[in-house]
Amino acid sequence: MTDRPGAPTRRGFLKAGLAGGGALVAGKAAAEGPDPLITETQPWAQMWGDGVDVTPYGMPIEYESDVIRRNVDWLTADTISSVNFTPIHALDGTITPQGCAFERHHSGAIDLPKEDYRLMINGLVETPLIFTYADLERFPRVNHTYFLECAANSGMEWAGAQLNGAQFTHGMIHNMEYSGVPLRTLLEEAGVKPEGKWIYVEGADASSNGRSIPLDKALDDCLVAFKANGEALRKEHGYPVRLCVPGWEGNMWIKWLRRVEVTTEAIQSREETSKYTDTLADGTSRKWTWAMDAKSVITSPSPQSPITHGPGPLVITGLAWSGRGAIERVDVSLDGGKSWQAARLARPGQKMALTRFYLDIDWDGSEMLLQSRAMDDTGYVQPTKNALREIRGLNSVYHNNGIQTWWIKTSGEAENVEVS
Ligand SMILES: Nc1nc2c(c(=O)[nH]1)N[C@H]1C(S)=C(S)[C@@H](COP(=O)(O)O)O[C@H]1N2
Ligand SMILES: [Mo]
Repeated sequence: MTDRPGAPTRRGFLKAGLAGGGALVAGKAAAEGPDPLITETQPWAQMWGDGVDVTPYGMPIEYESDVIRRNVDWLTADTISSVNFTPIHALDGTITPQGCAFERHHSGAIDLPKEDYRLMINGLVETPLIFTYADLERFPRVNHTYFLECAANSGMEWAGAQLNGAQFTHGMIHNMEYSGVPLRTLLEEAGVKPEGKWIYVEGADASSNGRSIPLDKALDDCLVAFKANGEALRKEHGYPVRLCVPGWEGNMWIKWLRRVEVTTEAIQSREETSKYTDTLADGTSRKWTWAMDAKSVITSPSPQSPITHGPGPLVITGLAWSGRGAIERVDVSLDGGKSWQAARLARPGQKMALTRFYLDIDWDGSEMLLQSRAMDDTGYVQPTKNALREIRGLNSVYHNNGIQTWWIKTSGEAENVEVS
C-alpha cells in the first residue's frame, strides 16, 4: 500500500478499527501464551493428504455433518408425502446447494432416467409436440437464479411461535441458478391457438401435482430447467426436468415435468382449490394467491445458531426475498420492532431471488428481540403477524410472510417468540 498524502494507510485502518469497533475480535489466543496449534507440528502437517481420486464427487467435510435437511416428525403422517427443511441457519451467501435444499413431495421422489423422459405439449396448439430430453438440449438456453418457496413455509407459525429454529420456521425455501429453455420457446414451437389462455402442467410422479398457470405468466418468465447450480437437477428436485415459475408458490414448480396442456380455463385441480388456498375468517377463500409476498428472516443468530462468543462484535445476518420483484431494503430491529436500522445488502437485490443482508453490531450482551423487515421494489413492506391476521383471520396456513422474532438471551441462546 502506498502512503499517498491523504490516502488512508494500513496503520490508519487499524487505528480506526480499534477506536470504532471497541472490542477486539482477534488477539485473545496470543495473549494467553504459546498456542500448540501454532507452535507444535500438527498431524495434518506430518502426513500426506488425500489424493485427487479419493473423492470423485465431493461431499461436505465430516465437521459440517449437522448442516443437513431435517424433517419434523409430527408434521406429516409419513416421510413420503412429506417435507424437509433447508438448514438456512448454517448457510451463507444466497445459493442453496442441492444436497441440502428442502424437498416437498406428494408421492415421493421418483427415479426417471433421461432416456425415458418425454415432455408433451397438447391442448389448444397448432401442432401437439413430444420432446425427448435430447430434443430439449437443442433449444437456446438461458440461466437465471430464482428462489422457490413453498406456500406452506412458516405455516406452522400462523397461530403463534411454535418451531425453534429458522430451519423449521423458514426453511421451505431454496435458491438456485437454473439453466434451461424458456417455456415460451416450446409453446411457440407448438403454436398456441388464440383461444388458449391457460396452461395445465403436470409431473410424471404418481401425484402428478397438476396446476393451472395463466398463459401470460407461462410466456413471460417460466423456465423448463434441467440444470441447477451448474449440475443436473438432483432426483429430489425433479430430475431430469422441472418447471420454474419465478416468484410464484413452490407448488407450481412441477418436478419431473411431463405435460403442458394449453386450455381456455383453469382446471381447478386439487392443488389449487382444497390445497394451497387460504381460508379467511368468514369461511370464504382467497382465489389465486400465486405470488409470494416480500419476506425475510434472520438466519443467525437464531435458535440453532446461538451467539457463543459473548459481547463485542456480532454479525447479524439473514435472507430476504419477494415474488413480486427485487428486494430494495431490509431493516433490522434489536428491540422487537420499536426501532429499526437499515441492514447492509451483500449485493443489490435480484428479481425473484434471495438477497443476503448483514448488520454488524457491537453487542453489549443484553437481551435482544431480533426482527427483520423486507421491502421490495414495488414499495411493499413485510407486515407484522398481527397485521396479516387482521386481514386473513386465524384459519390460514399458507402464505405467512409475517415478521419473525428471535429472543436473544444474555447467554447468547435464542428462542422463537412472537412480538405481534
Ligand atoms: N411432480 C411434482 N412436482 C412438485 C411436487 C410434487 O409432489 N410432485 N411438489 C410441489 C411442491 S408443494 C413444492 S413446495 C415444490 C418443492 O420443490 P423441491 O422438492 O425441489 O424443494 O415442488 C412442487 N412440485
Ligand atoms: Mo409446497
